[in-house]
Amino acid sequence: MSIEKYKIEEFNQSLLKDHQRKLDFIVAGLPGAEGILQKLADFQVAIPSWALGTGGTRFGRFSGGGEPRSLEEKIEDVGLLHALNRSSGAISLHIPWDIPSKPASIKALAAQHGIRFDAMNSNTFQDQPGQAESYKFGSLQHVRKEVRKQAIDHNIEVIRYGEELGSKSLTVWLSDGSCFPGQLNFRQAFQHTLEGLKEIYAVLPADWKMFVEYKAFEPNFYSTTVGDWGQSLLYTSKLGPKAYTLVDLGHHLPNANIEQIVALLLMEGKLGGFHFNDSKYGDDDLTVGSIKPYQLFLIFNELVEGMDARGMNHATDLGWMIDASHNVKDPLEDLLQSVEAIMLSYAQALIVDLDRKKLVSAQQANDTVAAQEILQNSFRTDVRALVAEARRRAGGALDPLGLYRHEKIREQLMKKRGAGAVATGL
Ligand code: RM4
Ligand code: MN
Ligand code: MN
Repeated sequence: MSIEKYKIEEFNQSLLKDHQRKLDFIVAGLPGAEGILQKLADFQVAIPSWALGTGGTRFGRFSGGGEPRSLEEKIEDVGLLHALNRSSGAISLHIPWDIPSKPASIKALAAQHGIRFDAMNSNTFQDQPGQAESYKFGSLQHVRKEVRKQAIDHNIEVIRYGEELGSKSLTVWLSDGSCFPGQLNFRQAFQHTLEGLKEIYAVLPADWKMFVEYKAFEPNFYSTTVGDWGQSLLYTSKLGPKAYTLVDLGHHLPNANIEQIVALLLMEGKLGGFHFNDSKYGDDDLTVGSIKPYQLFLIFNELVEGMDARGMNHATDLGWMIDASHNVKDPLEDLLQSVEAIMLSYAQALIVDLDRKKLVSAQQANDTVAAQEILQNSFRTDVRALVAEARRRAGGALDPLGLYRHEKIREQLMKKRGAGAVATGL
């Protein structure tokens, strides 16, 4: 199903007066607003195919119904999001959850919705039916060569699928690690993993990137073989210029200073991309910006400053992806909220730029109070009308969530796909 243009326009019309008033207010105090609107319009966030259905915990899964039953329907769902917010023009697939049996028609369908394929994700954290070797004790780190080879071959297969779809990157997230002291020889696990990553890297097409995603713990609870940004950076530095570190916001130990990690990875030219989500305790995979919006802003502040320092293109030089799981919300509503939170933080970071000189002087003068004022002034600025205007100009809805509800999209999807339709994935 899709949403007709006239419905978006009609809905926008009903909100226009109020929107204009708010927009005039912010633009009046913002020199360079046009440039910011353009940057916002260019910025696209990839939707993870595995977040289009309800996730679950190890205790249960409560499906909301109308979930996509196939890769085609997942693309259709991302198409809906993109039609509403014009900022979700990409999808990130997970193999084997999303094997494209007919890649040409999948590619055509995505193009029809204005969607491209962001990073491909491999899966060596679950055993698949009929698989020869088990990943119970790891994949690339495994003590047995046969298991390592199976994991390498799988990653190569994922690259091949990605090539057919026009993707340009592979994300490797390994659950490898150990649950108890003594279980693993750390150096051997690292070396095996590095050798495996090297073999995968060797077949990476010239214009591809490899993202090595780290995670502090879970499913292993004593050690993780790519456990933090230092370990990821070690692998990616040894692999070569096409290898980068991927930061998933939920993959740190509590209270880690993620913005500092981001700043240093950018400085080294080794930041590849992001998995956005939010968390209170661990890898909670909650809606972006729902728990720590100030942290998200501080991360974007470093991103904008660091990318500008290196002359990078905000929209295309890093991989912007969401990685989330929804237990109680409608997945599409949750994703609309997440993309909105990302756009708002990005917009707030862009307006710091106007003051960037003042921030530098405050830092040079050790004026801690002024530095804080400058950052919090941006964070406390209501930029919602700016983000909405960028969306409106691109043909999207002023209020995507409002229109989604007004059009009763979930009800329509349930009617079409069935109240019990459950998506593949986590
Ligand atoms: C992991 C990690 C990966 C994601 C899987 C589903 O915790 O975040 O990025 O692909 O979950
Ligand atoms: Mn992730
Ligand atoms: Mn995760």
